[in-house]
Amino acid sequence: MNLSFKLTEPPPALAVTQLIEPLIDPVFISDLHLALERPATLQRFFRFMQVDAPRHLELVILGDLFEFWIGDDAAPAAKPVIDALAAASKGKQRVFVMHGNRDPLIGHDFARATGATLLADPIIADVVGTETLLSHGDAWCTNDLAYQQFRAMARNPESQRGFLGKSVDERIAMAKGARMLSDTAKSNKAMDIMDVTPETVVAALSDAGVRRIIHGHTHRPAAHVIDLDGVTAERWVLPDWDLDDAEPRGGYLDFVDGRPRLVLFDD
Ligand code: LP5
Ligand code: MN
Repeated sequence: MNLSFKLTEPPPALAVTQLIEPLIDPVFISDLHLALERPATLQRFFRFMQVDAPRHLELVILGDLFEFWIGDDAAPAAKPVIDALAAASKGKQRVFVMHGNRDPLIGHDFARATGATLLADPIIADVVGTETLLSHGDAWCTNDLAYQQFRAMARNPESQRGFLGKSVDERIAMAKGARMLSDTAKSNKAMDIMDVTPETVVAALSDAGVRRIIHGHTHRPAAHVIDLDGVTAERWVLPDWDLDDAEPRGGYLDFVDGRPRLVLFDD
């Protein structure tokens, strides 16, 4: 199965769903950065899809599923991942995928092949009975001006159309170049610049009229309590996965007795 990208279809930035049915018993993951070069992480994903995910009615992937994604037509190596998600959606699960900064080009063909629903970022959803704001989280790193400039380009439908019109080889070369630029840029950035800014999170909660946020991107898994003028809100940050690292890490967020629970694993 070779996925393709038809320039006649709306680019990935416009292929997203703004409204979804309530999530009854979801499991959330993000920032797996799946790649052939990370075999232990890939294997843990397949084990997660066989053991952990099937315990839930919905699988919600909040961005950066892949190390990078340069178009649905450039994904032959991703077939086992696509097949695992397709098996989940063919079963009783609903599968949702949100774009991350590494995979803003996940598009229609990926959604068709996996049976996944592409989510807008951010999106408000009823999560186990509580209205919740879901996001990859990168848009809230507003002190990182260089990144926000990159993000505006990478999420722009016309830029996406132009990029997807290039050859696969050219796109791979550009993505690898961007990865190197990014790693270099990050090495010169203060850590706090690469985190969400509190005032942006408060504004997002207030604008959405909700008291819970779930996001990824920052690789700083935690549960934060936020005081919204006397009203308590929660910000849950999902763990990134790297089981190929010297300090293996990964995990997910699910719900026990209606309350969010962060599950971290190291194997
Ligand atoms: O990604 P990560 O975790 O290392 O750091 C991110 C921010 N960097 C990025 C850049 C990506 O890593 C680039 C690779 C993905 C390419 C996918 C295809 C894109 C298609 C575009 C279609 C139009 O996201 C980093 C943040 C960090 O998170 C923490 O929040 O700081 O941001 C930067 O480092 C910004 C840099 O200054 C800009 C680096 C990229 C410049 C690329 C220009 C050429 C564009 C070519 C398009 C591939
Ligand atoms: Mn990210």
